[in-house]
Amino acid sequence: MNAQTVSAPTLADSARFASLVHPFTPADFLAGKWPKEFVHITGPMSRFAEIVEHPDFAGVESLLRSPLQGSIRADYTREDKRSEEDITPDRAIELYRAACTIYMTRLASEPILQWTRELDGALGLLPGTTQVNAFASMPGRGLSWHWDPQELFILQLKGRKVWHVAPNDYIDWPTKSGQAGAEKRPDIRMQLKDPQRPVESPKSWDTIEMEPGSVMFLPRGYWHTTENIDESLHLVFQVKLLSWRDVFTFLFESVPQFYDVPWRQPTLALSPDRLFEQGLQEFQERCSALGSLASPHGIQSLARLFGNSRA
Ligand SMILES: O=C(O)CCC(=O)C(=O)O
Ligand SMILES: [Fe+2]
Repeated sequence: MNAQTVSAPTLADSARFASLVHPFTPADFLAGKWPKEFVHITGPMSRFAEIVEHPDFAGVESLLRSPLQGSIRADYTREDKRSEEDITPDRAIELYRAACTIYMTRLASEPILQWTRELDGALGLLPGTTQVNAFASMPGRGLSWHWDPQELFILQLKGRKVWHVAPNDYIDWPTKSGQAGAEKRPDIRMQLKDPQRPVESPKSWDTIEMEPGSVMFLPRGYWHTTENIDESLHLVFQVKLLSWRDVFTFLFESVPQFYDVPWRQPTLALSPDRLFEQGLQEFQERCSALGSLASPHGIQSLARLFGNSRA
């Protein structure tokens, strides 16, 4: 395996990405906006003909029955009820008609697979990084104010939808979604610029009307809430730029060697009287096992494992 295997395609390969960010050129978008600046773009739906003309995208029902690598969730937006996770297409259709917002993750229709491959290439990401999700809802309220922990390109496919958006001055690069009151969650509190300051929904915002063909780039952490003017369907090209925290989480969760016996077996060295001798020595051994991955071969095999885990 040589270090060239995971190289990114060049911008010349990225006609789809170019249509997503048009009238910016990919180079201008990447240099001037990505990944921190909010962007709203309008343009003809014909840029996305290969998606909209595909039978899977004829309507919510066909999309719910199309190939999906992720799952389906329904969020109640009219009543204070818990979301229903991992539901079947039939249940989703029923809840859609009852005005729930339906969220589908990791669409796997043929044109979508092309798009994810191309976005990974155009953005210089490891293959498998981009995933495409969809939100469908009846006219009326959408999800309330929240932020998401990924970079999101939103493409409106059907109907008109109003978004209120605002930058987030509570947190930079959140690892979790959040909303008002998020300071109560320990995993978010550790990330807040001021952990003493209660998180409240924005008091001022920009309002964007999306219509079929409109695109919006929502940077990670950007606040948003929506109102569906018509029956609405939008796609989310979700990019999660990797942080070192993600890499180490991936290592411990998904890399087989971290399930070897030396990592799994209980240690008797973590007792007060052994801590500074046997404890420290074992800890140093584990740290050097980790350090041995920091080589061209190690990082290459990690990248490959990451790609396979997302295939
Ligand atoms: O459709 C909605 O109401 C919310 C959509 C959303 O939060 C998103 O696309 O990230
Ligand atoms: Fe969101």
